[in-house]
Amino acid sequence: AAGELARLAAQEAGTQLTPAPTRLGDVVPAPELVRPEPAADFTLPADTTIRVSPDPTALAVAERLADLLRPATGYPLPVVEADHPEPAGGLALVLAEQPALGLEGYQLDVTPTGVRISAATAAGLHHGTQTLRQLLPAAIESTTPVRTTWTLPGGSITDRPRFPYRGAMLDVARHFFGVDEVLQVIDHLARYKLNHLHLHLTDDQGWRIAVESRPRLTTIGGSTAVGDAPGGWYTPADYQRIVAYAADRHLTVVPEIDLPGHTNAALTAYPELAPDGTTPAPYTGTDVGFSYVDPANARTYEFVTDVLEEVAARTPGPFLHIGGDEAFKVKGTAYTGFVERVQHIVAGLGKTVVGWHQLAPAAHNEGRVLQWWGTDGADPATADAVRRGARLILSPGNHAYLDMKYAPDTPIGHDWAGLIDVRRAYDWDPATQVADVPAAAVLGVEAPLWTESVTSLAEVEFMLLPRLPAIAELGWSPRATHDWAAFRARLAGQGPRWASAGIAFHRSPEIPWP
Ligand code: TNX
Repeated sequence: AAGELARLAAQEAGTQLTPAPTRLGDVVPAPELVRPEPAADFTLPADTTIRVSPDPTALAVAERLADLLRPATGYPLPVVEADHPEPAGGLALVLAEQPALGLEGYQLDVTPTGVRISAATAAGLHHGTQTLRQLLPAAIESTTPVRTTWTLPGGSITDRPRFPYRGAMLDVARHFFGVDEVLQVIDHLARYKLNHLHLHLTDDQGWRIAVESRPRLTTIGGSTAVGDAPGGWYTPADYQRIVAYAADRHLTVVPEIDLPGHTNAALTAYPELAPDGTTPAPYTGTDVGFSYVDPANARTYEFVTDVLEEVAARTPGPFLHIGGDEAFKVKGTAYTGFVERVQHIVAGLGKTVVGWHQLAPAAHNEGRVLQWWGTDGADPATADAVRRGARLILSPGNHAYLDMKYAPDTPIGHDWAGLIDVRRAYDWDPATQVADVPAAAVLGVEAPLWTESVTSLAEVEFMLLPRLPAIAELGWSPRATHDWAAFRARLAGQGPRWASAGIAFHRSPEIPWP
C-alpha cells in the first residue's frame, strides 16, 4: 500500500517512476536470434537524432520511425543523412549488403552508444524499427507526451522471416470501412511484420472499388451493405492512398474481385451478366452461394477483362485475387472453364493469380497461388494442384479465421469453423497443415477477417487483437521458437502497448496480461 501511495504521489507530482526496461527477447513475432548484453542498456537522450544511409527508401523508413517516436517522447528526433551512419548517442539505420539477412531481415544492436539497425533492404530496416518500437517502454504507444526514461535493453538481435508471404484480409464488402480505418488496420499489420494486405473488395452485399469503364458497379453496386449499414466505395484516389500508405509500411495490397459467385452487387448494376438476364434485388443478408455471373455469356469475359485491367493498372503489387469460393451454382467444367479463362486474363495483365483453394481443379497457370481455408488437412484436390505447380497461402478456417468467436459469449463473429481463442490461433504449423504438400510449396500465411457481423474499427481491432500476432508469428518466426508458454508471456507484454495506444482488444483469459 505504501508503494502504491508513493506511485500515486509521484504521478500527481507529474513524474512517473522509471519503468524496468523490456527484455530483449520480449518481441512479437519472436526474432530468430537474441543475444542480451545486460550491461549495454541505452536510454534515448532528448536530443537523439536518427542517422540514416543516403537512400530515399531508407530515408522514408527513418521518417516513419520518427513519426512513431515523436508523440510519446515529445523529442524532436531530426532525421539526418550520413554516408556511414553511426548511432553517436542516438539511432542509426544502415543500408548495407548482408546476404545472410535475405530480402526482409535485419540486425539490431543496442549498445551504450545507441541503437544501430542494419539491413540490405528498406523492408529489413522497416521490420527492425518495429522491433525497436517493442523494445521501448509500452508508453511509447501513447499519442501524447509521457515523461519517463526511454530505455532499451542491451544486446543484439539477428532476424529474418520464415515465410515470404505474411498477410491479413479485411472484408470491406459486407461492411464498408473507409480509407482512414483501413490505414489504421495497416498500422496494426505493420507492427507484427506482416507484408500483405488482402482487400476483399466485392461481394453480394457491395462493390467497393470504382471501375471507370463500369461506373454503375459502385454507384449502384456500392450503395448497400449487410443490414441497414451504409454502403461506400473507394475512388481511384482513395485506393491509391491505401496502396501508397501500405507501401510506405512495406505492405503489398492484394485486391480481390470475387468471381464467379459472390456477385449479386455487380448483377444489380449490370443485370445483362446474370444467367437469366433479370435484375436481382439488392442483397443485404448474410447467406452465400446463390449469385453468379454467367460463365456461358461472352459479355461476362468482357466485363471481367475491363474490371481486372483497371484494378491491375492501379495495383503495383504482383497479385490479383479472383476469389472463386462458394460458387455453388457453377459446377464441373462450367466452373473450371471459367476459372481457366480468368486465370489467363490475369496472366495477360502481367499479374500472378491468387484464388481460394476451390480453384484447385482448374488447369495450372504459371505461378498461381491458392489460398487454403479448409479445416481438414486431408485435401487431395489441393495437394494435386500443388503437384501441378500451385503454391499455397495458409488460412485454415479453424485456426486463422479472425471472424470466428473467441468463446461462446463473444458478442460478434461466427462459429462454423469452431471457437478460436489465442492458443488455437497459435497451435498449428503452416508447413504441415495440408497433407502431401511439401513445405517448399507454402508461400506463407494469411488471417482473414470477414465482416458480416463486424461493423466498426473498434470491432475490427477486437477481432484482430490478440489473435493477429499469433498468425504473424507463425509466418515470421523460426519453428524452433514455437512454444505456447513463451508466446503467451511475450504476448502479454503487448496488452499495455495496445492500452497506451487506446486500442480495444479482447482480454483473452488464456493470456497473463499484466
Ligand atoms: C466463407 S471463406 C466465405 C465467406 C464468408 C465466411 C464467413 C470463404 C472463401 N468464403 O464468404 O464470409 O465463410 O466465415
